[in-house]
This record gives sequence, structure tokens and C-alpha cells, in this order.
Amino acid sequence: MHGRKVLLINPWICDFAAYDLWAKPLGLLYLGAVLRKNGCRVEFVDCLSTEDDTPRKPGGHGRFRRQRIPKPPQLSSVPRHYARYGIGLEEFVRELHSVPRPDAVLVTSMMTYWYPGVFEAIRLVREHLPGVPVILGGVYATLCTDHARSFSGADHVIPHQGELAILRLLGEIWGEPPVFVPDGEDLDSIPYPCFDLVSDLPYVCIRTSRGCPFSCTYCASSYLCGKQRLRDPVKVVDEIEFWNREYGVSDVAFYDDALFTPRDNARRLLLELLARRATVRFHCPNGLHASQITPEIATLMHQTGFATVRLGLETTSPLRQYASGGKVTNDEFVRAMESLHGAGYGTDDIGVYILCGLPGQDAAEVFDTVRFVQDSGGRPRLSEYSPIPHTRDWEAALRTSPYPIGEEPLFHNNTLLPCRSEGLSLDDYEAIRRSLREGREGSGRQVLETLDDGCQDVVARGRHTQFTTVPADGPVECVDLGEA
Ligand code: B12
Repeated sequence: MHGRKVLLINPWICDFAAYDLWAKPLGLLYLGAVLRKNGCRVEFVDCLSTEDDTPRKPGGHGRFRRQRIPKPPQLSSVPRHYARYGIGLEEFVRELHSVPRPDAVLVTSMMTYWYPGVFEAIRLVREHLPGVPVILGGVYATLCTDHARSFSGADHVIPHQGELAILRLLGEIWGEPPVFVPDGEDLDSIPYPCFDLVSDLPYVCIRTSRGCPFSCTYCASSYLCGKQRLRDPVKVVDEIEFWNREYGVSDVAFYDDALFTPRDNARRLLLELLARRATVRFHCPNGLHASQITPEIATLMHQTGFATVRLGLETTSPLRQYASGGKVTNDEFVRAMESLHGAGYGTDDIGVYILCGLPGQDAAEVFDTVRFVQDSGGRPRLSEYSPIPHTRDWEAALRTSPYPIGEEPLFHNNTLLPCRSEGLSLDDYEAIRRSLREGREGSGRQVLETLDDGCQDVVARGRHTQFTTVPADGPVECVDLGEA
């Protein structure tokens, strides 16, 4: 494999709205690192590159460039604009020609309903680099493998974790076995993801683990990643120090399915961060498990610079909590909130995810959960349910959805509220969103600017001064800037 040239491609997002909330193709960058270790020359074309005219927010996240495109016919009745987020098509083609002709192209994929951007990238690679094998993997390729094999145009579709599979496949295609193969059971044997290829690197994403010890009925983690495996916390902090020291990265987003689970590992991670006095801000866009947040953990989080704190409550219905996997109870949630407040976090610092539009869910359940979160001193954040193949809720989703979600992944788009039922109509949903907006306006925030994609830049004065970006049709995102 030595000297072989590999091109990594992070395709566009095609959706009604998209915002760079610490979104990087971590899995693809891991594959690049493994191939490099085998002597390959790795190049990267990032359709979601946000450099040049799109300013970054403090904390690192920002807006993607955006081109309005016609809606796919299946979505024609949705009264929203549809767009391709990321660089222009011409720029993409220029980049394809600016790298040495590769011996293989690796394309990643994320949300199932973003596949049109993946297909577009593969089509252009085929047109401009004829004869080069195109390999597709990632979340969409794993959850909708048959769809990807039938329609993507890729030569190979590789589901699930990719480090070992890509070495096996390229070894076969090139007739050259790899010299370095990571230990599939030891995450620390995988080299650091090649974030150095990302031209604009305001933040990095880190996984301290893969897989999840819970198996929530609405989530695909166990199908995607298997059983939970942990990295050594000391090695995680080594990696954070590396990005900070070598690349000046001062913001880190954790991508774990269950960060801080188990708690013992969390303690070791936080104590190590504290001991090394890492001057980095940490973000948990992916919801922490409330049951792990003790007063000690919360205090350590505050001391070590966890700026974006999110908890996954999802619902206050005890029945649904139990039936969906039992990851949290209302008592555990309240105790976690008390711990976070006790450690110094204010209401605006703690975002709490609430699932909305689950099969069979009614509006009253969502309203109750919103009120419960507000009463507990947190900021409710609606997480519109996306039905996901290979989850335990999939059968119920198929039965409930007014859309043919089993045939067409575009209908997994959470913007459609694709599994809404009679008890939770689009009008109910609007009423829930209105009540959240009113709650926000009542919190003394001042809108600075409404951006062309409907986001708002907002400043709130409280214990901290905060810069908050509020996607009009998404959750409230909020980054702590410290004192004004
Ligand atoms: C981190 C994460 C996020 C991040 C951002 C991720 C990003 N890059 O944009 C945040 C928190 C912002 C996020 C948000 C959301 N997310 Co999310 N997220 C994840 C999570 C936990 C991890 C994904 C990840 O990066 N993994 C890390 C790397 C190491 O793994 P990987 O990318 O999968 O790569 C490996 C393999 O896939 C493969 N591979 C990858 N590329 C390639 C390429 C080739 C060629 C090959 C061979 C292999 C290969 O090899 C890699 C290494 O082993 C997954 C769950 C999961 N466990 O995967 C959910 C997940 C993808 N999210 C999901 C959902 C529902 C959402 C939201 C809609 C939630 C909501 N309701 O608001 C939002 C929507 C975001 C948006 N509109 O922008 C769903 C998917 C839904 C769908 N229909 O596709 C998932 C599966 C969780 C679930 N509920 O089951 N998410």
C-alpha cells in the first residue's frame, strides 16, 4: 500500500436547514489516519469546508455556505426551501483535479436523509476520475445499505466501523496487504484522526468511547458501533493536548454516544484534564446521561471548562422512559440538575434534549416535559424524532408514519416530524415551538441579528454573557463566552 494515493470526500448536506454545530467527518478522518500509517498519501476534499466568507462563532461552530436547489420530488409538498450546504459544485470539481489522481476514493455519509449530497459527490467523482474505485461507508451506508448499494453509484458499500474493513478491501483491490492493522478491540491502537487535513480547524471532535451500554429503542448506536469500548482517559487527554499544542485548537466537541459512562472513567478523564490544566473549552452537543452527573462530576466539569452542557432527558413519561431503555428517571434528572447548578452552571448553560414526534407520542407528553425541564432550571431543546432503520422503534415508526419511510430515506428527515400521530399534529408542534420561543424571549435575551438562513444571534445577560445562535427551525445552541 506504500505510496498509494487515497482521496477522502466529505460530501454536501442536502436539507431544509443545516448549521455547523461541531460537525466534522470524524470516522472518515480515522480511516485516513489508518491508511497513512500504511504509507498511503491521503488527500481530503471537504464539501462542508466553511473557510473564507463564513465567519466562525466563538467556540468554533459556524454557518455553511448554501446554494438553494430544487427539492427532491418526494419532498415537493414541504413548504420550505431546500439547499445544498457546502462548497459550490465547480469548486468541488476544481479540487478533484487539483489532487494527484487517486488509487481509491473514500466517501463518507452521515444522516440517512442527506444521501442526495453523497450521490452528487459520487456522480462527479465518476465523471471526473473515471476508473478510480469509489468506496462508500458511514452512517447512511450502514443504516440503509441496500438503498446505498442500489442507488449510490459507488463500487463498494461498506457498512459499520471502517478501519479494518477498508484495509481488507483496499488490500484486495490493490493486491497489497496492509503492514499496519489496528487492534479492533483497542481503540487506542487507532492513530489520531487526520484533522491536519482540515483546512480550517477551529475545533476537533473526539470520541472517548465507541458504542453505548444503553440500548434505547429510538437510537441506532448499538447497530452502528456494537458494544461499548472505552479509550484510556490518559490517552484521550494526550490527544487533546496534542491538538492544542500542535494546531492551536482550543475547542473540543465530544462525539460519544455515552460520554461519562461509566462514571469511573469520567472521573479519571476529568481529573486528568484538571491535573494538566488544559486551557480548552469542551462541548457536549450529543447529550450527556443525567444518571452519571454527580456533584463531584459536575464540579469537575465546571473546573475543567465544559462550556456546552447538554443532557438527554427525552421525556418525563415514566412508562416511555422504562419502555425505551431506562437510561434516565425523573429523579436522576433532577439530581443531575441540582449537581450542575451546585457546581456553578446557570439555567442558560444547561440544554436539555426533549424528543418530539416519537411514534405514539402526544403533545401533552412533550408539553409536560418542557415544563419539567423549565421547573428544574434547564433550557428545553426540542429534538425532532428521526425514524432510524435497525432500531427497536423502527417497526412502530413504519406503522405510524404517514410517509413511506421504509422505501425512501428522505422521509427520515426530522424536519418533517415523520412519525407524528393524531395526538401530536403539526399545529401542536408549532404551539410547542412557540411556547419555547416565548420562554426564551422572557429570559431577557436580546436578538442582535437575524441571519439569512433564519438563525438569530442573541446575547443574554445573566450570570455569564453568552453568545447564542438560534436556528429558526432547530434547537437553541448556546456558547459561553465568559464575562462581557
Ligand atoms: C456525533 C453525532 C452527532 C453530532 C454531529 C455529527 C456530524 N458529523 O454532523 C451532533 C450532536 C451535532 C448530531 C446531531 C444530530 N444527530 Co447525530 N449522531 C452523532 C453520533 C453519536 C456519532 C457519529 C460520529 O461521528 N461517529 C464517530 C465516527 C468515528 O464514526 P462514523 O462517522 O460512523 O465512522 C465510522 C463508520 O461509519 C465508518 N465510516 C465512516 N465513513 C466511512 C467511509 C468509508 C469509505 C468507509 C469504508 C467507512 C466509513 O468507519 C468509521 C470509523 O469506524 C451518531 C450515532 C453513532 N453512534 O454513530 C448520531 C446519529 C448519526 N445522529 C442522529 C440524529 C437523529 C441526529 C439529529 C437529527 C438529532 C436531532 N433530532 O436533533 C441531529 C441532526 C444534526 C443536523 N441536522 O446537523 C442519528 C441518525 C439519524 C439518521 N436518520 O440518519 C444517529 C445515528 C443517532 C441515533 N439516534 O441513532 N449528531
